[in-house]
Amino acid sequence: MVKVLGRNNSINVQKVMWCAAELGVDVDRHNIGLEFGGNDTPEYLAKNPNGLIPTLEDGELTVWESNTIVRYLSDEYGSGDWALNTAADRARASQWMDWYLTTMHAPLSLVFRALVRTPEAERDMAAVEKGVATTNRLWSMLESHLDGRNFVMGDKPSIGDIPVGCAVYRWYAMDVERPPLPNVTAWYERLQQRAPYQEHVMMPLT
Ligand SMILES: N[C@@H](CCC(=O)N[C@@H](CS)C(=O)NCC(=O)O)C(=O)O
Repeated sequence: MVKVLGRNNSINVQKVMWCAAELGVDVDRHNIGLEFGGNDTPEYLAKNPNGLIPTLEDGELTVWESNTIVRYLSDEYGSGDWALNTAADRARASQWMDWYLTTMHAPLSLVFRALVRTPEAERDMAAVEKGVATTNRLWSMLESHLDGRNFVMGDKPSIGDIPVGCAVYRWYAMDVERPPLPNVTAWYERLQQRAPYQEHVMMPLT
């Protein structure tokens, strides 16, 4: 059994939990971060010097950075539909994971933090509007990529779906204007049919 340190309403923890559940890996998760605290103790910082969540422990291995953890789980435990057998496939999946982290996460999180975690009177709505426009422009890139594909890698789900899959739940759960995105919407509906996605991603936004 692996150990995951991090509260379950964190998008980065959700990536890890969803992935582990798809791969059939048992997880012992501990609530760390925000209201639970525990991520600024010397003990935690020795494991993850960023003081952020998630952190994964698997035997002797301690590792942080959610995308890296997802890739580790896939390499170590991925089998069947979830195995990525070639360097090319791993790269194709990884590019969408890192695209989310480096490109979409900032504007989407700005909108999320404003609309979900900031009292209405204190929201910077000009910044929110800009964040919504940027995020929608980025979703249109995934919209084009999903043309003729059921999942990011084609017919089968993969780790390439995980960061953007966590993000699409948040995007559709928030009261934001969205252009028609038929391919993204159909892919999101496919994700919603998966029990691990329902359990680890589809929870009230807090
Ligand atoms: N790039 C890091 C970012 C980690 C991160 O920013 N985690 C947030 C939660 S999503 C965090 O630790 N926030 C502080 C807290 O929860 O106390 C990753 O992907 O793991």
